[in-house]
Amino acid sequence: MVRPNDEVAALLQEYADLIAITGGDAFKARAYEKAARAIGGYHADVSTLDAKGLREIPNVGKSIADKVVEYLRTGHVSTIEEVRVAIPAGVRELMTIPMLGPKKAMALYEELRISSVDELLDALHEERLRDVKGFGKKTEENILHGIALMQKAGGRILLNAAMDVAEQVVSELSRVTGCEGCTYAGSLRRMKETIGDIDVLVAADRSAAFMDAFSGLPYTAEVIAHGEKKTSIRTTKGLQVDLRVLPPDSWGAGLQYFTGSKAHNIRVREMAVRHKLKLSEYGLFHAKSGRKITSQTEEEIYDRLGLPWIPPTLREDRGEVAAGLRGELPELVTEEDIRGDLHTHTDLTDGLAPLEEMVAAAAARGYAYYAVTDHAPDLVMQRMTDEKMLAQRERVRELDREHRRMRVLHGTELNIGPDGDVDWPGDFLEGFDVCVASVHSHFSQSREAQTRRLIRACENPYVAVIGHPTTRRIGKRPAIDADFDAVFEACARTGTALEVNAHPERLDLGDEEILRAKRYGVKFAVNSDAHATPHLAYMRYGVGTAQRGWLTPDDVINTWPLQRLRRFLREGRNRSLHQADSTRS
Ligand code: DGT
Ligand code: CA
Ligand code: CA
Ligand code: ZN
Repeated sequence: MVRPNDEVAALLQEYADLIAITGGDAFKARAYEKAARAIGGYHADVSTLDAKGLREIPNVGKSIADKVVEYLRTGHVSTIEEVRVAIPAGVRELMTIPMLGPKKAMALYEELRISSVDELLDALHEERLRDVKGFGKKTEENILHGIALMQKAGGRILLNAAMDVAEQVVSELSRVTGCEGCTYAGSLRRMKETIGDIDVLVAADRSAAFMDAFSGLPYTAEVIAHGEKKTSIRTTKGLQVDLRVLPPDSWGAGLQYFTGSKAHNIRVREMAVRHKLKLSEYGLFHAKSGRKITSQTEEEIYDRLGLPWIPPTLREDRGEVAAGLRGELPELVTEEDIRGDLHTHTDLTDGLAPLEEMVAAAAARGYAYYAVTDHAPDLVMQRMTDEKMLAQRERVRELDREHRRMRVLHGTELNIGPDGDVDWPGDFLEGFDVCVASVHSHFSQSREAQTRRLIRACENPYVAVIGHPTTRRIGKRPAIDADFDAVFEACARTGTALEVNAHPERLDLGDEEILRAKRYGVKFAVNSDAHATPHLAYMRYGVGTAQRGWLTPDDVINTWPLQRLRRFLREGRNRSLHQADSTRS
């Protein structure tokens, strides 16, 4: 299920938005926003805390703690309900359009009585928005783009939200008597970046008890279809979950079929036809006699078709069947291969947890090394200074001595400016163990300018990793427009790694770009970009995405032993310094 912390955080954020759009106290709105972030990133489950425990969370005072208690006890907060009803549901939908936001949504309602996305589209086409103060041609373009993004997401949800629900369902159904197997399949098992619906499979002789337990789950809001083989529900969050109960004997065939993708299945069925066989969700059969050959495990099915077992993250019809036939499937990177995280934050900038807590949480994950990479001074709102950075370095060195099994590295996340410059000159950057550099602004520069900017960052000798390279936010902000092939080429030439940012809203680079970049011989770093201790666990989504990009441990620098990683960082520096010299002479 969705973590109670995330649920409470979303509620408080909504309240902050509601205060803002109804012209309430800006200070109060900000207080709720801060509390929302603090609760979202808090290590302990808020539903286990009382008012006193809640007030120990940073930025949570009495009145916020009381509201959280009320919510956890009753499922709603009366003050928030009151504000909610004052705003039409359609306007709240408008608020969620990326690049429109609460204030502008409210202005549209007050000035033009627009209270739905359709009405907004009409008004845009009739150019009526231009008469409203604060709306120009550029705003119109942004809004159109925002609506397109929202519609493209088409009700699909982020990987982590789907995973939380699926794991909860699987654990509940596994406890039902007669359960011989239970797992999730579909796009979630393939770790696709967004999920349309969740597909859960159970192996059991009788299905009724599972269908009943499923329909009766506390977060089931609606039973869409209740049958003997399949039941579909909608959760309180509007997410559809399909449950299928399979006879234990056909578990492997069912799992293979419902894992998909459809395109992969078509490819595999072609293989079956070539062997004069027929493959269905019930098993692999002789085409002529209809006699069953095998159905119990995926391995047996693939094997009988002359294929090795194909990892679900590869099942997208991107050449995996042909590679399997040639015996050339990649040995994919796994979460166990990850030895460290090279992009993380603390409360020195916009993180939520102090350095000590982040480092302790990293050590608890069994990492061999861990880099702290707080934001640098060019992101002005983070108020970083040289002094603060150097003081943090002292503390990092101390922690490094205290942690026997884990090396603590001092890094930074630099800001790639509009021209590709970064925050500090070389002599200051030299003092860091590792520098990540990322784009955080100027998203709409021309393609040429974006490309030049990223390449310049790669050419900086001290930049070891380009963070979240496309800067997309899934369902919210598109990728910047750049010639990424040229950027990948520059990364390979300068020994700069590309990040696979594991935050479920980013997953950046995504699978397709990873596949493209890999052809240039680029190395990758799979990083959590954690801003709080629970975010360290996002690593699994980064690894899933890396697998979808066919990456092996050799491709991923943070699976390497520290010595090899250090050599990579050193060589990257020397190579860029050398290339800079040769272009100058
Ligand atoms: P989603 O839910 O849009 O994120 O994507 P999937 O891949 O989970 O798709 P879904 O839920 O419609 O179906 C789950 C799997 O079941 C799908 O990946 C492959 C299999 N499947 C469903 N319908 C068909 C079909 O008509 N033909 C074939 N070959 N496979 C199907
Ligand atoms: Ca699905
Ligand atoms: Ca489905
Ligand atoms: Zn970051």
